Amino acid sequence: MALVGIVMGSKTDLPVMEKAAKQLEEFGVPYTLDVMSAHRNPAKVSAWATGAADAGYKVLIAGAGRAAHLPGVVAAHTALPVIGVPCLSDHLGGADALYSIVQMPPGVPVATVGIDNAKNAAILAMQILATSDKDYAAKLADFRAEQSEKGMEHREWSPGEGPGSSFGFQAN
Ligand code: RP5
Repeated sequence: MALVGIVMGSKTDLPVMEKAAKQLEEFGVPYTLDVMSAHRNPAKVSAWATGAADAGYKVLIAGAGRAAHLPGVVAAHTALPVIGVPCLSDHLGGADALYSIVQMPPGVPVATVGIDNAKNAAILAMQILATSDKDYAAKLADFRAEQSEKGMEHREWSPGEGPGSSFGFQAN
């Protein structure tokens, strides 16, 4: 049974939203991926979001661009946590989608990640799942440990030199 439901407003959002799918696959989290638009298929969005909890989903991820009302409309139909991904369009540098998603009026929140940052949406979904699942919590801990090692691989300066040294940073 899928635990995370990923939806996007258009097929054109797929290159961004598939990054969430890929990350969930790496975590071994079952998910579904679908296209539904809040303005082109409002009935489909309403039915999907209304039935999401009964369908077994624990977290929903919704990505959209421009006047990106999909995450907010999904959130309006469910008490499940909804993570919004603002997708970059060819206008306004993605600020249109970012503001549309992050500026939900008080009462119906959408947890918002950065523009095109679907990977973070998947990681946040994993963190939510990990609060009640020890296996996912362990996988998340591994992921964090790996990430921390990767960060240190980029270090090519000596202790006391390089980025941050003037602020007292000491590389180990
Ligand atoms: C939004 O409008 C979609 O999420 C997409 O980001 C944007 C453009 O959609 P298309 O015209 O490319 O289908 O609804």
